Amino acid sequence: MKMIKTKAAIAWEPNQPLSIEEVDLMPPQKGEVLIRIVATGVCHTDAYTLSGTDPEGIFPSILGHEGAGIVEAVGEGVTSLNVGDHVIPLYTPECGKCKFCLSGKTNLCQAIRTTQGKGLMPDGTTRFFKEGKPIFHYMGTSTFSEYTVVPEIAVAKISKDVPLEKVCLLGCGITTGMGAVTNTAKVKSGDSVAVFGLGGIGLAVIMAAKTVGASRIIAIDINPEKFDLAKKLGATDCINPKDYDKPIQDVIVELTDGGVDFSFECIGNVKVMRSALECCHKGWGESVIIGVAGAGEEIATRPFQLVTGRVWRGSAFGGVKGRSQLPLIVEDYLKGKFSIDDFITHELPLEDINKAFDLMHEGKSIRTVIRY
Ligand code: NAD
Ligand code: DAO
Ligand code: ZN
Ligand code: ZN
Repeated sequence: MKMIKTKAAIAWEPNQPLSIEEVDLMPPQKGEVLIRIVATGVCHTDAYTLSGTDPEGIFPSILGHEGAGIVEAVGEGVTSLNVGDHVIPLYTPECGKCKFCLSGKTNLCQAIRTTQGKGLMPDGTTRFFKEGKPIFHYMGTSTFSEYTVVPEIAVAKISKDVPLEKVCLLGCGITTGMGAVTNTAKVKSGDSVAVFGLGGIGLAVIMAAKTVGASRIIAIDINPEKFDLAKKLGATDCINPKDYDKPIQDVIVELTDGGVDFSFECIGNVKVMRSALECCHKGWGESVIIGVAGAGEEIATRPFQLVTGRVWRGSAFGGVKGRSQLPLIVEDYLKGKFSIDDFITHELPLEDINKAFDLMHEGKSIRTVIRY
């Protein structure tokens, strides 16, 4: 196979609009596959990296990590995927062999961590080029390109019966929120929950909390336009911190007779992370950090909050092992166990991808799906 041309949105430098250009894409090498991306969501993490505050942000690069597509070609030695397979690229791979995969304790496979964090394929080179100069990969996925090359261990093979322009959102946002509830926190029927930040992640937390039978789901956001959808997905109370002149954790503790069983931070704001911990019930309340904070930022609380039984933990990709577990989540979607449509507020062609970032920053979208 020869080099191909692909249309891609290039992030040439931080804080600049993406530039839609044709770039060269090398064929998949040993252990890699070529995927035609059919659709991709735009997640806040793409905006975070584009803003320049991501310590792993590398430029020029092709962002995007919430995609779905079809395998177009496979490299030497690829055995688990074939041309025509429907797939979701994984920014959290699953090799099944590393210490982390074998631990049974985490989804954070480390097999290709070093090169992925440097915007490279596992052999230490890139597949994207512009006029002979390398363009870096992003999170091992680079779904803001019509064609992308991804390591075999970073690809989940899914049912051919689901629309790719919907299940692309399972490549990050919806899976992350749902998994944080079911895998990380293990919320049970009757538990009370507080959710800080009502974007794609927070709303997926609410949807999953409702599904497992949470008794009370308190949704918190400074943008009240998010409240209608939060209620539709299961929120019992919607709170805007701007409406109160005391810390929001005090408001929630009063509302819930001592605090919630579980809270989730879905913003990436270290001050809100403190509120999320401190609104948890003394003795047993657990707070899960999902939001990604800016480089160098630190969380703080009084240690006595932990001494008295509150627990702080975190969740990446909802604790989901992509190759073995994501296909089962896709099956659940096929069975009608949860909604994706509610999350898709806008659809745009790649040419308009910068508008997707504007809509996110203006608080007008939950997810924009880019269709190729
Ligand atoms: P989003 O921008 O769509 O939503 C964020 C929401 O937070 C918005 O509704 C906004 O109004 C609200 N908000 C902002 N400041 C607030 C404040 N001070 N108090 C209350 N609400 C506030 O973002 P998203 O795509 O849902 O992503 C949310 C976070 O999750 C981001 O930090 C993203 O990087 C992170 N993320 C983490 C993982 C993971 O695996 N851990 C995966 C995906 C995304
Ligand atoms: O294994 O050290 C590691 C890094 C794993 C990356 C997990 C990323 C989760 C948070 C980033 C948000 C993704 C959209
Ligand atoms: Zn994401
Ligand atoms: Zn592994």
